[in-house]
Amino acid sequence: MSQHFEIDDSFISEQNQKSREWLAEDFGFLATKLRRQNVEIEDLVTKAAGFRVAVPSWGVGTGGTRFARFPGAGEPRDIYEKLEDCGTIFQLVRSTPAVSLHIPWDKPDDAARLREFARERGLQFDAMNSNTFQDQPGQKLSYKFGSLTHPDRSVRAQAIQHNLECIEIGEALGSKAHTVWIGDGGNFPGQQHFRRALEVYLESMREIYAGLPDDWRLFIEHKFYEPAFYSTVINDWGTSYYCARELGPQAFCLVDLGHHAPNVNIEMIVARLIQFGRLAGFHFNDSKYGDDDLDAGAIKPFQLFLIFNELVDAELDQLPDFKPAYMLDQSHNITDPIESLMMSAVELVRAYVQAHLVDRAALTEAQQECDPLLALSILKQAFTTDVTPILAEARARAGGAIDPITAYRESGYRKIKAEERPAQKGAAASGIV
Ligand code: RM4
Ligand code: MN
Ligand code: MN
Repeated sequence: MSQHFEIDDSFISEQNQKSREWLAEDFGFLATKLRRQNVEIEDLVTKAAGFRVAVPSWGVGTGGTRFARFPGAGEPRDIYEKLEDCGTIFQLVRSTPAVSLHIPWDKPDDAARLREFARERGLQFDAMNSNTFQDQPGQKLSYKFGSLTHPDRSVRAQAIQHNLECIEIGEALGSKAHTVWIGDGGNFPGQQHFRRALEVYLESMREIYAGLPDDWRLFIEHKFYEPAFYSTVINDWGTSYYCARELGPQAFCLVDLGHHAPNVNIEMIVARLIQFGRLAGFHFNDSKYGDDDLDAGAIKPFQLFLIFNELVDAELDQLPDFKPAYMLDQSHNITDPIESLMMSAVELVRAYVQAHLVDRAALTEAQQECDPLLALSILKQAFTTDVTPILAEARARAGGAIDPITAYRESGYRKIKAEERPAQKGAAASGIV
């Protein structure tokens, strides 16, 4: 493994030399501009440097739709190669030190070895993810008609067992959370008894919850449709919240940005879950129509900013137990996944830093004075401030790249990986990732 190509840190600093001058100029200009607003730029650099978002192991492979998958050259073929790519992303952007695993896609043959491999690259393991939305080769019972809510108790038992195994693997890897997303639901009216299905879900989840170590959190991920096209058991945040309450204090509600009906006010859902003390965290992505799994910030950057506005507001209020877990969950169908993940990570830090620019005292006053126009303009002022120099400076100080995409392209990483990782015969022609 160690002979595999890795980008050299000295290469990154060489690349950075090219942009140092303009960065210093832009940074200085922005510092002066912000000072006029009584904002100290160094405080924002510190915020940018402290921001963390996890990368999903499945995100570094080329995704696909139900129509086709167009694999890219040099795709990772196993979990070790996925970690190599995650390590490269971390090296260049510095804000992504954790990786989220999906079982059984990433089931390790030797957890201790995998943990060490990750550690050598400065990586840790974020939340575990179970998979009961697919059948695996050799699997005894099928999930075609559901998993944790299947009418047949033995199918449910198999799905529960799988989740417990994920937790066990996660313990060996140093993970501290487990995410459950199920595809259970119905395609036709009458197919599923809504109330019974939810009751059975809770019954199954109680068994999983019971297997949770004391210092772990259980994340419930809702989704309003797909793969079930008529009804989904955990369809919205209300259902998710109800289940979290029923299960106990270690259960929280996860918000995947692609899992809401069109035009739903997601930032408000976020505020509600924060207020109720049950926000697990996020799967960031963007979408135009449904769960399109496009890159974070690609379609609705203002929405992303408004979500971070809620998060930063809670952070500044120092709400107890507010520790949202951030992760990207996107499907890269036509781009180099490493480039998409780097750009998305940068977009998240951007929204986070911009949200820190909101003049909250002035906003509160505008709210109090019933001045909606002023309130909006306060948000817009923060949102339209170009904080790029702050993000670049934070990366460079941490040893990352001022311009991660160009540095990555110049390194020839993908080309070299294409030689190191010849495509596997019979690799999946379509799929979720
Ligand atoms: C689902 C959901 C889950 C992810 C799978 C692959 O739509 O977003 O988080 O594990 O896709
Ligand atoms: Mn997700
Ligand atoms: Mn999804």
